[in-house]
Amino acid sequence: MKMNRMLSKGILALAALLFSAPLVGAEVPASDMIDIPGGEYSIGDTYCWDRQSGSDWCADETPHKVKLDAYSIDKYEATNEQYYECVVESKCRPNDLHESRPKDFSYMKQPAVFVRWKDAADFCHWRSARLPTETEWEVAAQADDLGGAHFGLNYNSGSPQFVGSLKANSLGLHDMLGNVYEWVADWYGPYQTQSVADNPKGSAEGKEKVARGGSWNSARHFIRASDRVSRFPDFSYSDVGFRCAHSRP
Ligand SMILES: [Ca+2]
Ligand SMILES: [Ca+2]
Repeated sequence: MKMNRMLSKGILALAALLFSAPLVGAEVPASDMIDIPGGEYSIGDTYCWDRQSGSDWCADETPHKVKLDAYSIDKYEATNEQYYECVVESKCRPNDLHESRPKDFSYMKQPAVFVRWKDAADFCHWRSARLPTETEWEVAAQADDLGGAHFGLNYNSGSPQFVGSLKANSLGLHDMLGNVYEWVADWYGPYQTQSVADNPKGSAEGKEKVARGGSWNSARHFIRASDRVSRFPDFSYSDVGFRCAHSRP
């Protein structure tokens, strides 16, 4: 009897290890990218004034026009498996894997979280890419059909889904809204709206970086292409991951 208990404990421990290990499981989707054409785009939204009486948290979304050169952006949020490859090559800092929660954060097809801003930038650099600018991110998130979004769970019971589990937006991008927030290149600051900026790169300096798209534990009003939040770049969070982009000729 005692032996059986020990054996089943051992099996449970092994199962826990296997299911939490980032290298075990099904294949991750290919890290293909979607091409976004250059041109003039509108970003921002009047939602704050239409629906939220211009509240502080959303008053940073002033609608304005921008010009962008052509770029490509990842179809999926970067996964634990992809990030781990970079760690193995000593090009990325190991992130903190969660191994003690009922719903884990360490499955290989889940988006990599607990990555600081620089970790995300290092990963993209390792892939000969870069983080998208805030504007590039928003243009990619705008779509006639926004696709599915995983959001609105309590911290104690929720976690990110495997990337690509839900329908893509009409540009072919998955999980732009929800699942995990995504670090982008820019420092957080007010939009420059006086003139049509060419490939805007955000504030020259700041204390916090921008994260976009809302996450598994966000309320619905954060699940919008135009929502902007700021996070400290030296911190890592359970709900902030990233995806990469690169410029095209
Ligand atoms: Ca996302
Ligand atoms: Ca905001």
